[in-house]
Amino acid sequence: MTKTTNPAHEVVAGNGLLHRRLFLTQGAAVVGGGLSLLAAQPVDAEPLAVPPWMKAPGTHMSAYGSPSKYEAATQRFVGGTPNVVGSGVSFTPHHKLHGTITPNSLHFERHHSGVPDIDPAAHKLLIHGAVRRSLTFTVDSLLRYPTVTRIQFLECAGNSGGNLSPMPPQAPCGMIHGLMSCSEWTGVPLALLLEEAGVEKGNEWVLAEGADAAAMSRSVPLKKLMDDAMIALYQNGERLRPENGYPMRLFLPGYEGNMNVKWLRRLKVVNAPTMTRDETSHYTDVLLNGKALILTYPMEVKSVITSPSTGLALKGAGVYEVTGLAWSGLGKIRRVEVSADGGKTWGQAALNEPVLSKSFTRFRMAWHWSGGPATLMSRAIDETGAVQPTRASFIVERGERQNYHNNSIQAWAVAASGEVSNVYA
Ligand SMILES: Nc1nc2c(c(=O)[nH]1)N[C@H]1C(S)=C(S)[C@@H](COP(=O)(O)O)O[C@H]1N2
Ligand SMILES: [Mo]
Repeated sequence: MTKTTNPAHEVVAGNGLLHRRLFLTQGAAVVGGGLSLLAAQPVDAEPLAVPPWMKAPGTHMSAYGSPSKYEAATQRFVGGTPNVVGSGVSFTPHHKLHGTITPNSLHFERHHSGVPDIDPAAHKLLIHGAVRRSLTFTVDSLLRYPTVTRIQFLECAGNSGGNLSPMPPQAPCGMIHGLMSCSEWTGVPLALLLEEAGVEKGNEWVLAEGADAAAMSRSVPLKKLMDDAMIALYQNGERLRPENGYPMRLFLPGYEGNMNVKWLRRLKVVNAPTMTRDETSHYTDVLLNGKALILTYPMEVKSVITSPSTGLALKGAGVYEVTGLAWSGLGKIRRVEVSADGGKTWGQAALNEPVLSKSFTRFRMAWHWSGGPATLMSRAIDETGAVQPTRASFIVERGERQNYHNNSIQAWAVAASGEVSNVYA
């Protein structure tokens, strides 16, 4: 404890938002004016009792680890599509996680026809179409190429779609915004493989097809494949999980989840989009005038407060860390602002380093909650200058008839009781 600061001097926006300097420069233990950031209980100076787990050796090592049994409630929310075998989603419980990396066991899932059981020794990737020579690759042959490793998010176009319904869904943060995750992906740059095959001039599109029963396929601009795309083989240091595309998937940083074809088996170079089922019957954005946008790829600038959020009630007035995630499919996050008064005033949040392109950035904001009603919101701005829209402005522009690409601001209402609910502000 070196210096105390009067919180009155540190307030940066309405309803008790404090300057991010608190996190950046101080020990943050003492805010001043009698306000403590710490939730520890003062105790009399007496020795701690010896707990049972200190009285005998614990269990042995394990070959593959698993979380503490006390964390058994940290699970994906699994939902099916009625009457469609193998189709459904599972959501990452972001309100129970911290940092920016999603553990593989909690990465969200979206399958159109279940998870295929692929023997990697029997799986091949074919590159063909308008190329000088068609090529096939196995996992082993791909592993002989130079690799790239990047920390990047994956977000389904349908993420946060529930917030476009007429009434705000009263569900935990992860159930509303959990169709997104962030991993360290390692794989082979597509540009290397396409150069080897030799793309014939005038062919600017590539059909990507998966080896699941849906043979899910999408048309990808060649430019994106030559830019920062990879055939991902590893996820957070270990081989891809079956549900995330084992043994190989297409990874297109910043592009809507659906484009990231799992269980990738074929890339066909063509001269126009192939108008597959998945880019025509859905993954299109119906506008107010009834027309629809198709082939809308990048996931635009967005953020969400993960704590506090529905189900994470505040326990008494005092200083809290408001924290959440910000990301943009178009680059790095430049700034995140937080409001505690429903968007009337905003203060700048601290960003955890490193701030990476097309990746999750964790933001934090100190908030002195007076114990009265408050509405918390976050607004992200990316390096292109794009600003996350309000729900109202998103709807004016895009309408409510579709539920894709909703990057609008999430608002959480905090009641005097400390309970948090989802509101449209
Ligand atoms: N082959 C195949 N690829 C697929 C899908 C699929 O069902 N089959 N689902 C897509 C959708 S809609 C999304 S959002 C992402 C989800 O990836 P994940 O399950 O690894 O999170 O994969 C995409 N790639
Ligand atoms: Mo998706």
